[in-house]
Amino acid sequence: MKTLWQNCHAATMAQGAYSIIEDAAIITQDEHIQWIGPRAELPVGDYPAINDLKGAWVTPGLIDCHTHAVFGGNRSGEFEQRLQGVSYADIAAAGGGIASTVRATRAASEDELFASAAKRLKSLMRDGVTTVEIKSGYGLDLPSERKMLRVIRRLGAELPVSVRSTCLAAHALPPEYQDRADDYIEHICTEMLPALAAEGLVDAVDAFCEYLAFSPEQVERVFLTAQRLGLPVKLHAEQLSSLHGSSLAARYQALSADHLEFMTEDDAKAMAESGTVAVLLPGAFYFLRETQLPPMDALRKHGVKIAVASDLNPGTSPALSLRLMLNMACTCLRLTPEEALAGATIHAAQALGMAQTHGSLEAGKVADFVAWHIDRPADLSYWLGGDLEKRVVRHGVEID
Ligand code: DI6
Ligand code: FE
Repeated sequence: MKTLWQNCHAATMAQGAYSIIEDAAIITQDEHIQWIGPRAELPVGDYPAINDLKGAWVTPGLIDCHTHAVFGGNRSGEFEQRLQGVSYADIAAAGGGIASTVRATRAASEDELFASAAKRLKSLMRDGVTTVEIKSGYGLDLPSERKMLRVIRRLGAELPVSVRSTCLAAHALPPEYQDRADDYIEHICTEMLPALAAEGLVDAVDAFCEYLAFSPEQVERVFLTAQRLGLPVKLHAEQLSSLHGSSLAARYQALSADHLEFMTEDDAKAMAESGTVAVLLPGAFYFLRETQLPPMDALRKHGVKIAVASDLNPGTSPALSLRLMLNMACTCLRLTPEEALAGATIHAAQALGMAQTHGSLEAGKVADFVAWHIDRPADLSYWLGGDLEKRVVRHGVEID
């Protein structure tokens, strides 16, 4: 059906800027945007359905391009420990951290994981999120990674949100492989990834490149396997130390390298050349009380596209609001509100390989958008959480 949406302003986010259209009109045809422009230039025609947006600001639906939203249990106890001075690395070394979430995730049924993740996802969606990426990585054996990925697929099938699944089997060393990291990587490459990819459960492959996780050499073996399977790669890199994982990711044309607090200018250059998006995760930066800032000047100077995501996970970023992350990206990491919004729309789409169809308001793209009752687009980075009045349209249909 053809629908006209009018009496609004649009921040289209085309080309990664606000690209504002005052007094805009949007024509959707079924699930696509057919036309967008100033209302004064609206093509003459029959519009069976007309929606008055009452002066709202329309933006693309928000995209959270990095989450670990499926997991068992929670780690607020470790949060208390950390506040008493125990470090994230110490907790991990003592069998807590990711390993404790792995135990809880392995013990949970598919239905239990679905129910707890659906609640978290609904919270993100209340912020106007229409697309979300979710990683596995708390199963760390074939049946448990499969269970997580099936839950991720089911979330996309049952909730009005587009879900991309990423296999993060190389997230941490499972207890069965203690002191045998190379053997675990071999198992991922020869058994897990081929099986999970064949079952259609994987849209991209990720790994955690860090001194307390996997080395660049180990990550490279995972990347080679992904390449052989025809799957794009992403990487957790330079979060706690500098191993130049982001340059490695660039060599494999990764969709994104994420975290990046400790990246160098050469890493930024490599990412710019390969078109690898820098995904910044201010929730983890804040929650771990990090002090090393990602090198914004180098990223800007070399023209690296910057995305902002929640990293929603039980250990380092229990974040249930992407808009709060936009604020933290500005306040903690020094992004402008315009950069932050591009980071949760068009650049987030690029970090998921979806920029052809999502992330900006342009003719031909999928009609996922939010009509916000705000005064200016910067309001989206300004308010600290809360529930902003809005209407959410997904695939051309209002869902909120
Ligand atoms: N980096 C992170 O911040 C999360 N994973 C990762 O690779 C932490 C996940 C957790 O602590 O449960
Ligand atoms: Fe993460």
